[in-house]
Amino acid sequence: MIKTHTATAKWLPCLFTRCFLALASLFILISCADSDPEHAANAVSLVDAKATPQTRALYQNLHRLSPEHVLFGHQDALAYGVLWEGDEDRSDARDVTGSHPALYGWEIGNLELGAPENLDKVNFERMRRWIQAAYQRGGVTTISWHMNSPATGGNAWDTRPTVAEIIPGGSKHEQLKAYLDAFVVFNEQLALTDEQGEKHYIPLIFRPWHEHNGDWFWWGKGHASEADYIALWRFTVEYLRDDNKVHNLIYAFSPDRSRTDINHFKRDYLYGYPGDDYVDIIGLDNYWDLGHPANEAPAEQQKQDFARSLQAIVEIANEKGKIAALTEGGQDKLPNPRFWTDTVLPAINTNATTRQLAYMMVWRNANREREGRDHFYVPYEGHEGAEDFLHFSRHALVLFENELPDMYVAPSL
Ligand code: BMA
Repeated sequence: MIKTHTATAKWLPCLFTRCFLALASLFILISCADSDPEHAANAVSLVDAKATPQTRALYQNLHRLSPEHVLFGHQDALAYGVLWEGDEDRSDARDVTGSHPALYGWEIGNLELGAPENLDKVNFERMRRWIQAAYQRGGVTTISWHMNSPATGGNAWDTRPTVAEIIPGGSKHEQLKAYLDAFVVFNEQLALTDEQGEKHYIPLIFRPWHEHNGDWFWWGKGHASEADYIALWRFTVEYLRDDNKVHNLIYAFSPDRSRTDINHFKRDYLYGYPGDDYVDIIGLDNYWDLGHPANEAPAEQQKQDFARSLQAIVEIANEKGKIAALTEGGQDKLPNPRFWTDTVLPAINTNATTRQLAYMMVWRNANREREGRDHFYVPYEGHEGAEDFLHFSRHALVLFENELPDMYVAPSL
């Protein structure tokens, strides 16, 4: 290419031609940059144009890493495991693999009531320290919120209609604001102050109003109109970002797979979608294709559907210039000891599109003694699936915390 340009230039040495060639080269350079994910990463933009540099860097890095890697995440990872509770710097994932997960999920339900602990008895003060420590180690945090109803006072699963009353114009709107204020305060308390006295807000992937296409939460389908749900989402973003100047959030949308038809996935997925200006992460909660007890499809079919669901969210994310994530999922109690290398990995690794999943997070490992039951998603030490999970963690595609690059520094061009 360069040789041809030089040869041609010899025959056409006028200024006009040189200008034309320079512009043409620039054009080629720009088009190359666009198709190169390393460069495109810098082009992705957030819902919040005033997002902090660390928040932007996190999003760019998730995007940049996504063609080659998927970050592994676990809900409540540091708070307790199946056989332990409250130990310092421990996770079931690390017991088995040698590293904490790359991403930590925390739940803030009951924060809005002023309670000292969340609905699963995780103390908020300890949660704050775990989030700060994870950030300092380079890990990523995502927040979910099973909010109590600001209108009825019932919990997230109390499906008496609430949404119309709490959106702008509703009689209980002020109560919604008061509940959101609790998060604004918590977010302030999470911020770290450096030696110069400057405050650093910890970037958070914020995932409110999840699984809204299901009918199990008061914000879910059947208990709120689609328009009211969208109004709730948009108000939440505007209230935090514009009224309260919260600029460290990456907003994740996360419908549930069980209420989508895999053959019309995009149509069903976009139910309640608040718009590209209000969503950063095209997420999906998928327990359904991973052996959910109510799913009667044969195991092979479920595997295929799982891969198709991942492919679909990546395609939607790509169309929108966003990133895709499995925001929640997993197999409760892991009856399949080869779940990770037999089901999860092959699906993510299906093709170049599915591989673009940015992160996956599985749900919590309830403490057996305290909760008096088994409810876990990551193998613990001694579990028959532990070795398989270790293999999974060592796969080049999968990143745990000890393999992360600096997620909070913008990738260079
Ligand atoms: C559910 C279960 C419950 C828990 C809730 C909120 O999926 O794990 O035990 O209370 O999430 O974290």
